[in-house]
Amino acid sequence: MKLEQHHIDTFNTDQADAHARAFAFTAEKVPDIQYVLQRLQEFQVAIPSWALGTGGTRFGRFSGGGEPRSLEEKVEDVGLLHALNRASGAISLHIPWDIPENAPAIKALAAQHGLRFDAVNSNTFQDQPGQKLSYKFGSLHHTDKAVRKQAIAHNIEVVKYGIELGSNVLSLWLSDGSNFPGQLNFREAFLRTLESLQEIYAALPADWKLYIEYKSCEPNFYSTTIADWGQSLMLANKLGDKALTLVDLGHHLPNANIEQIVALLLMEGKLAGFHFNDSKYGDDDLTVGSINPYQLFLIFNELVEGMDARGMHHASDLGWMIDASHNVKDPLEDLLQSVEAIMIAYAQALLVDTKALAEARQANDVVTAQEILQEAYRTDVRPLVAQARLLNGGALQPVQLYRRLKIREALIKERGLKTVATGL
Ligand code: PSV
Ligand code: MN
Ligand code: MN
Repeated sequence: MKLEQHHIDTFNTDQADAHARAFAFTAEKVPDIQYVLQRLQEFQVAIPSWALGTGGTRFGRFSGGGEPRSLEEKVEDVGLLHALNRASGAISLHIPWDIPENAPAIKALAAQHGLRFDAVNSNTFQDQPGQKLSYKFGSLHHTDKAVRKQAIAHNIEVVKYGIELGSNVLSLWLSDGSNFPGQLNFREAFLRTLESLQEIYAALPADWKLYIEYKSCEPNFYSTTIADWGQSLMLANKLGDKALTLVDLGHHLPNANIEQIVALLLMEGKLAGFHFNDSKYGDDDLTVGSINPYQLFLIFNELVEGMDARGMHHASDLGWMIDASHNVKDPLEDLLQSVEAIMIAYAQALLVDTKALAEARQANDVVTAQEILQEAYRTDVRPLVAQARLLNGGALQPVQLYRRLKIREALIKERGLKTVATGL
């Protein structure tokens, strides 16, 4: 089964009356509805190539069937998502899980689906077949210079792939750290990391950026060499303008005030962008907005206000990416839900009465300030998001249409029931 525009149009026509009523109800309360729709129409979130297969845990992996067996099929899956929601117009590759052997061909295939290549991600947290030295005790922070050199060379190779694909961002996450007190000299590990990053930074083309992701713990459980935003920011500041701090929502200690971190990084011009997911206990990589949608809204509230204050373009001046993956859901349905949750949080943030909020803050009117935020958060903006999608040629209800057309069943028929996509 090939998803065609007429499938989407027929489905939308069936839903048209109910949607029009819901949209009119919400839209009449929005002072500048055209502005909100335009911003929503422009917004795109990159899909990670490693989230298209069923994720596993260290206890097991239960494949759902019909998973992409090649990079080409991964691009096709993202093309499918983008056709349904018109908000997933980019793909982010993890190398060497997904090596673009024939970059011009894969780039052309992506373009056919209206997709571009977002950040390329390096991997020095796993040993690969044929690799000379092991990352068991880390990569860029390793005590052995030869291991550091190998990890640096890998990152530079990833940049080369990225150039061929038309990307302009290297996104880097290190699992480097220690499991036991005494294992590592923190200062020396940090300085070795900085020195390695300086070599990678020097190899970046002029128009490239380096995103430095931090993570509080896992797989190391005593210390992580880039454990939090302060440590990432220190590195980014020492490296230069091209280096920025990437916020993965699942990489904080419990109850961290992520929206405050975001506000300050943005203020400093050092916020790279996001890996969106949700979590309850650790780096759970749950569907975006499934656990704490209010936090997501508060993050977007800081983003909209902070980006407007700096004259930044919402859609293009930060990196927007999902980093979530599942062992119980159909990955494509999960990704549709994640993109929807992001769009909803963004739409709610666009509804915040910023002028009234500033006045309430100035007057220390705490109750009014809270009412203003919650007024926006409690507005059902789903019809606005659906309208933006409709205007872009997408489906009013992407998950419903995906199920109605039995897309997963068709993928299983085409690719088989026992398929394992590359990834974690
Ligand atoms: C690490 O937990 C991480 O968030 C990094 O972004 C990796 O690249 C990705 O997950 C791998 O799944
Ligand atoms: Mn991540
Ligand atoms: Mn993670």
